[in-house]
Amino acid sequence: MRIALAVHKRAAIRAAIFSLVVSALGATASNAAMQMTPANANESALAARADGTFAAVPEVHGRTKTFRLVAREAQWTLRSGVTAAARTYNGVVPGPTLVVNQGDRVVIDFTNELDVPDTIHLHGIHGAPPEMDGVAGISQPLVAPHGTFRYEFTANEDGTFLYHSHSNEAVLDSGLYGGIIVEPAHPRAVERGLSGDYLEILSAWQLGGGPEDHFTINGKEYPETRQIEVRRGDRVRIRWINISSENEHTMHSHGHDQRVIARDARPVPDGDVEDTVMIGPGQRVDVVVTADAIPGTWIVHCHFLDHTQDQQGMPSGLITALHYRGTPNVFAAMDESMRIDMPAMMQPSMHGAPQAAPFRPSRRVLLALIVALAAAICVGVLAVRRLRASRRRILAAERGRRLRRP
Ligand SMILES: [Cu+2]
Repeated sequence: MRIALAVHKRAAIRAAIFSLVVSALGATASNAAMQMTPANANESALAARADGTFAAVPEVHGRTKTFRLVAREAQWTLRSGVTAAARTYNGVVPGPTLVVNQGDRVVIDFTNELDVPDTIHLHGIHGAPPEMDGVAGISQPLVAPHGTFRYEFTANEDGTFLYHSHSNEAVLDSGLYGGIIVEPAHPRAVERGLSGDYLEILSAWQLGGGPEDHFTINGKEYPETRQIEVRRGDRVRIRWINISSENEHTMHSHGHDQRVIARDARPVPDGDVEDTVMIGPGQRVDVVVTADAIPGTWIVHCHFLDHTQDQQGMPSGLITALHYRGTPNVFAAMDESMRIDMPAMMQPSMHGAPQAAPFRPSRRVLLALIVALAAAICVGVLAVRRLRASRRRILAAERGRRLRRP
């Protein structure tokens, strides 16, 4: 028993160190596919992707790719100073990205190391039997702590999908989701010749214990979100996924259009060009962006502005950027700049709702008001005089009639 405890302790320490390393790498990893040894034998190794997520390295046997996911608790840093007790797959948020080819057989060996039972739902995957749908009580029993379950499906359809806990909102909003990318067997013309493929998972947290109060792109809040690196003329694919439980997001790209090529993995005909793409909870939207602007840093952010600022009104949350290589890296400068300048700008909103300005007439208006007032007084005086004169005439006539009476 003592040995078992010691082994368990060592594994926990290894897992904690691993989590710290990947959390730090989440903000700093380069485009190079850096591979990390898994924390334990039940987890796939991870490889850093340019978008800031980590790809799970599968075991490959012919057309079958096997991934090993372990649901476990880990500390996850959203941004410097904001660390959550997250529930994760393999210690990372989002969970490892599963990349397969259309037609592959996909196997996910799931181990639940959480202290609560759970299941995994394969979101958007069609053609698998209901036993693979991951809905506790409906399609399978809950997977108890330390329990395992094997999910399997054939990736018949290409596009952007996700897997996530099918538990309640608080569990989902603590980090249990990840992307599935199915590369097409026959890419459309618009999918060819791309210089980058960025999975961008928009998610939310309930760190205050109430409604969603922190928002992350690939597990990170601005300024620690990862920029999309381009050169002028590049075409990059962005795979937006919204896995927030409560909030829609409208991702607005400054200076650039987003050509929507798929919604929920279904092709969208050419012509749907937007610069603000609406993504509801559970939806996926694939877009292609052409880097055709004047080179520099062009912000891309959610237009629900409380998703892009912290409690003090400082920039945070769902902000990333298209950064043209070779131009100054000023991504974090907005944060620094606004931390100096914003307190004064924030004053009106700290005093509550805007109020009507006090009435201060100009001199011309004031003169007109005086003239109007004088005219009204004159008209009033004349009216009173006429009334009195008329009354006097009536009284005089009355007196004359009385004198003439016999
Ligand atoms: Cu939003």
